[in-house]
This record gives sequence, structure tokens and C-alpha cells, in this order.
Amino acid sequence: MLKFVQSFFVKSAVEPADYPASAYPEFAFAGRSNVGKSTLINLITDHHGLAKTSGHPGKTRLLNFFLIRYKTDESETQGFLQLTDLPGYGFAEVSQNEQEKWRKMIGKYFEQRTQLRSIVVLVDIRHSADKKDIQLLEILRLRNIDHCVVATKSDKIPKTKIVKTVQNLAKELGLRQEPIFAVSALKNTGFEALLSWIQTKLT
Ligand SMILES: Nc1nc2c(ncn2[C@@H]2O[C@H](COP(=O)(O)OP(=O)(O)O)[C@@H](O)[C@H]2O)c(=O)[nH]1
Ligand SMILES: [Mg+2]
Repeated sequence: MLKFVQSFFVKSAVEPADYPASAYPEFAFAGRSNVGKSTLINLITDHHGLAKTSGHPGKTRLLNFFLIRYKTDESETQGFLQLTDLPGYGFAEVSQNEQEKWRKMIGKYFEQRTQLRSIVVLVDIRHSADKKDIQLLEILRLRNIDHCVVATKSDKIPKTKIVKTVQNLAKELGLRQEPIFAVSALKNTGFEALLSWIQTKLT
């Protein structure tokens, strides 16, 4: 099992020239504002307050980079990886201009971040697939960028409905081989699958 031993906030950036120079394998978290990106990063790193969770959705407009020291218990190997908290999308009050800026920032990141191993796309388990999520997944498929989907807030629906809901979401989102994991930050469940999936991308 992959364990995150230590985690640090490195920096925020918009332009590629300002990204951290390190070349560690990187995993980025994307999704609508308020879907639970920062919460998920805090949970898997077991570092409360590492990524800023906010009651003001849509406020974070930067790429936030985190450095993680990890261990795996099987082989006692350790190393470093990076996580990126991508700015959320899909807020109605955000202007065309802001949306365009977001698209450019993300586009450059996908294009230029060569150590990017995979994108974790978060969707809220309570909602059926929305246009913005589908668009992002289309971009990832078109650019051949590895990705998976995490359905957040699984504590908000009855346990018995989780499997079926996740299957429906996968269909609506047009997933093919990509896995989809249901997680709950409140109940602290579902993370093992995501972590082992990240682990497979490290070597
Ligand atoms: N019930 C529940 N609430 C969650 C979960 N994950 C996140 N939240 C809440 O959703 C809100 C937005 O989370 P945040 O991580 O800031 O979302 P972000 O904008 O995507 O980074 C916060 O109030 C979190 O406490 C979850 O698994 N279950
Ligand atoms: Mg956030």
C-alpha cells in the first residue's frame, strides 16, 4: 500500500515558467468548484489544512503544487511525487473572460507538464454527469492524457445505491477503461483504490 509520509505545499503558479522545477511524477486533481478537490488532497496526505478548502467556491484561480514523500510497505521503497490542485470550474457567475483564462491555464499545464502521470477528475456522486465534466474528459481523451474519475461525497447517498450510481456515472461520462472510485471524506472511505491506482503509475 502506498503511504504519504510527508507533504508540503510548494507554490502556486499560473504560467509554466513558474511551475516547480522538480521532475517528480505528478498527479493533478480537477473538477467543479466545491466538488471536494482540496478535501481529498488533505485526506490522502493525512495533512489537515494542506490544501485550502473554502466556503467561497471559485475563489482559487491558481495551480497549487504539493510535494509528497511516499513509502510503499511491500518493498520499503520511498520516493517523491507531486500533487496539483487545479482551479475549479463551472461556476455560473464566472465571466466568459475568466473561463477563457481558466481554459488557457489548464491547456498549458496539460501540454507542458511533462511529468504529468494522470489526472484525477472529481465529480459529485449526487449529480448526473454535467457538461463541464464531460468536456474536460473529452479534452483528456483527445490529448491522450491518462485519467481516472473519483465520485466524491458518497456519504450523501444510501450505501446500497453507490455501486449502481457509479456505474451510471461512468456511462454518462463516457468512460472506457478508466476506473471510477467512490470516496467519502466524511467517512474516510474509498481512498485505498485511488492510492493503489496512483501507485501503479509511479514506476
Ligand atoms: N459530506 C461530505 N462533504 C464533503 C466531502 N468532500 C468535501 N466535502 C465538503 O465539500 C465542500 C467543498 O470542499 P473543497 O474540498 O473545498 O472543494 P474544492 O472546491 O473542490 O476544493 C467543503 O465544505 C467540504 O467539507 C465528502 O466526501 N463528504
Ligand atoms: Mg479547493
